[in-house]
Amino acid sequence: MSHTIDIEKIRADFPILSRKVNGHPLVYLDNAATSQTPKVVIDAIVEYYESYNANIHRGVHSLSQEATDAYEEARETLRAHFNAAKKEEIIFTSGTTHGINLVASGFASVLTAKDEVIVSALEHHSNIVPWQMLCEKTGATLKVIPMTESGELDLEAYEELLSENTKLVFVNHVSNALGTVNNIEKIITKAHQKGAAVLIDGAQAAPHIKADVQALDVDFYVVSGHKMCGPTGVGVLYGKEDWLNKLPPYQGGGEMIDQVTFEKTTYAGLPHKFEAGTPNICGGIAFGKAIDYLNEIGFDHIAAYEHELLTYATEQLLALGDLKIYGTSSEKTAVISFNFEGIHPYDIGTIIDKLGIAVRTGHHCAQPIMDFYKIPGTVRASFSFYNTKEEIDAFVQAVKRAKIMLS
Ligand code: C6P
Repeated sequence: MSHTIDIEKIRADFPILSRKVNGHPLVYLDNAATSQTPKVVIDAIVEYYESYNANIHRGVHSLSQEATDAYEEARETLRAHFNAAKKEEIIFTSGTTHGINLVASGFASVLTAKDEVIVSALEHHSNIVPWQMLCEKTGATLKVIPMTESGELDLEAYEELLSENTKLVFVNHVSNALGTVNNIEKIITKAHQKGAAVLIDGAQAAPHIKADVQALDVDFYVVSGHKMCGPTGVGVLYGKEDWLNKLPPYQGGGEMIDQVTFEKTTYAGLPHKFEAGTPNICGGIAFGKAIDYLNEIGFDHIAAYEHELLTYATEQLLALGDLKIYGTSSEKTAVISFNFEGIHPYDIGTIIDKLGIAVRTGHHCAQPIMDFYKIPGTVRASFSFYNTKEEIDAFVQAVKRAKIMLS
């Protein structure tokens, strides 16, 4: 295997990887749902609660200052990671879903009934439902970029959907159900040529691909911390300063105001305008540590190693025969969605769990993709840089056993 990753050293960073499940060593292949947490991130969480737990931006006391400094340092880490021009463009959220809803809610004051917005057939429900709600509210029309049999977007059809009325395009960078890496550079360029803004759902890309928001010239980019070795309940919305200034606040409350009287309230500047209430302080700090951890390994190394895992696992699974893989784009992250003819994915998932192997089964919150393939769901194995070839062997053997039992 690749020499770009010191796998033994990396695995030692993740305490959970040495546990057993149902009497077998854990083989965790559900990384697209949530990633595991390295010790440095766990330590940062413990340190926060043991030594400087306090509310931020509010107290003159030392603990509050320390917590505020650490939280703002994490914001700077995220700014640098995504190469945002300004720290003010980094809004802490509770995750991708929150980030998308924040933008969708803001666009209610931008769109009118004659406007059009464009989504893709490859989206997670989080990048569909908030926009449907927005369209119901504003009367705007939702158009859908179709997908192809290989699980890629039909970008010629996309160009035909774009019009002078298109105000916003929202597409994922990577499909959670299939692993397809979308050509977001082209999607963004074509949208901008029509004067439309673009939101990219980076939830599944960010753990594998380092996005440069300025190079992409993207208007909004959203991610979740828990898919990037950080804790749950924290994420980031990057937004171009002009757009964030233009959109109204998402929620009202403490921390997002400038002055409050019963006659009128004025709002704080960025990023606080979008951060009402006490945030997930510890989560934000730990997310920053997770980003540092990933960068220390290096995204080039992560991508190269995960690609080797993907190639190996694909070959081994296909060798079992009678198996269909959904999502066969040449540009894929390390995700394999598959089914055996006549066997329900849930049954495979349940049996291999008894052997210590964690995968996700079902529609993966992407029902339109399942409808396209006319299936109820798939078995989805999603790999990370801390997985090994030996784990893939155990997984393939377990799948083989399950298939024999269920045939
Ligand atoms: N996908 C999966 O197993 P949250 O829950 O807000 O952190 O992320 C939502 C989300 C949005 N977009 C994409 C592309 C996603 O993959 C997800 C989360 C997980 O595929 C859990 S459903």
